[in-house]
Amino acid sequence: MHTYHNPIHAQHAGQKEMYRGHLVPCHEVPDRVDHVLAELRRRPLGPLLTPADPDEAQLACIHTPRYLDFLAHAWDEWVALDTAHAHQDALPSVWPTRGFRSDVLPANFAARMGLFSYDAGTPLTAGTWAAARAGAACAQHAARTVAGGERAAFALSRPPGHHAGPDFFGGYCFLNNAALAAQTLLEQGAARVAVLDVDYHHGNGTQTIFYQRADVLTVSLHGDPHTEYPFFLGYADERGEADGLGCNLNLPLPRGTDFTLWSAALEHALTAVTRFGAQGLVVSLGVDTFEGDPISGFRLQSSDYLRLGERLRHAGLPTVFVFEGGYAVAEVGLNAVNVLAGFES
Ligand code: 6XA
Ligand code: ZN
Repeated sequence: MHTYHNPIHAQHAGQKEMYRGHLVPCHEVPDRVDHVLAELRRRPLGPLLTPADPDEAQLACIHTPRYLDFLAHAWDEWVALDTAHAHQDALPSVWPTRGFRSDVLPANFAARMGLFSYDAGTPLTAGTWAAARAGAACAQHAARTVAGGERAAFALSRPPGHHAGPDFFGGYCFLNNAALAAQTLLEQGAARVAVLDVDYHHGNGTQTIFYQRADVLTVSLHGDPHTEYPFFLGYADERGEADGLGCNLNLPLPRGTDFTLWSAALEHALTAVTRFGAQGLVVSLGVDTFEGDPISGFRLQSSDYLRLGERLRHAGLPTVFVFEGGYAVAEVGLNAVNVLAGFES
């Protein structure tokens, strides 16, 4: 399996995130990807490659031009407000809610931070834009490799992507790598593609991007949003709308879910993927379903990830794995590579 990894991911290194009302050290740290890469060097599954530049036209197909323009210039604007900002990440603190305008682009930087985000847990740093773009390129290249005939490929990058929507960041995500991979498979000839999100958290960004489209099935297994982030999306009655009606499936599960219950939901998800007639599969591969994850509530064990990989292989589709969450840093390499190794076995 080819892996495209992001050589500049560590340029995105947030200091603090707002968590339960306090600024705490970021959970989403550069070490996460370094551990996965180290595990892939210990248990090689194929070539480790770095991508060229992202396909800009496709970025602008998944995200809005004004959002991309904001991200491209946000850091410079932040530092221009106060030179002390050069050593301090930018976090939003004001948001438009129901009844507010979102068509107007405020001149005020804090207002635009809020317009283009939905939480205060996602610091924007000096290297965020560069790292996110290189990650997008990883996803696009991995998908092209699969479209070119490889059975599977892995996009290993951070910041993650599945919470990023057409015009918003949040949940540690800025550009939606899984959506870019799905779009690439379509552009390279697949008529229908499925995105299967196995991260602990609902992939609200991916759902929103494809919600009205009939060519992409989005399926997510996740902690029940009644109690789990992102709270405001991810319920079972969200089925898609307009042309996309019936093309979204949410399988929320309670805290404490173990692999027995989780894998029953996976069967349900894969049945939907088969019925949809997907010609390619993108897996949003978060391993924050692990029992030891510090911010999540499922109870998967390291060996369960091997079974997950085997099951995904059995689905029989060209598959692009895209790295998402997983914060038990010492085990994140083992768990993520177990999925890939199970797939290859
Ligand atoms: C709230 C938790 C963000 C979850 C990020 C994640 N700050 N998403 O792992 O998959
Ligand atoms: Zn997650």
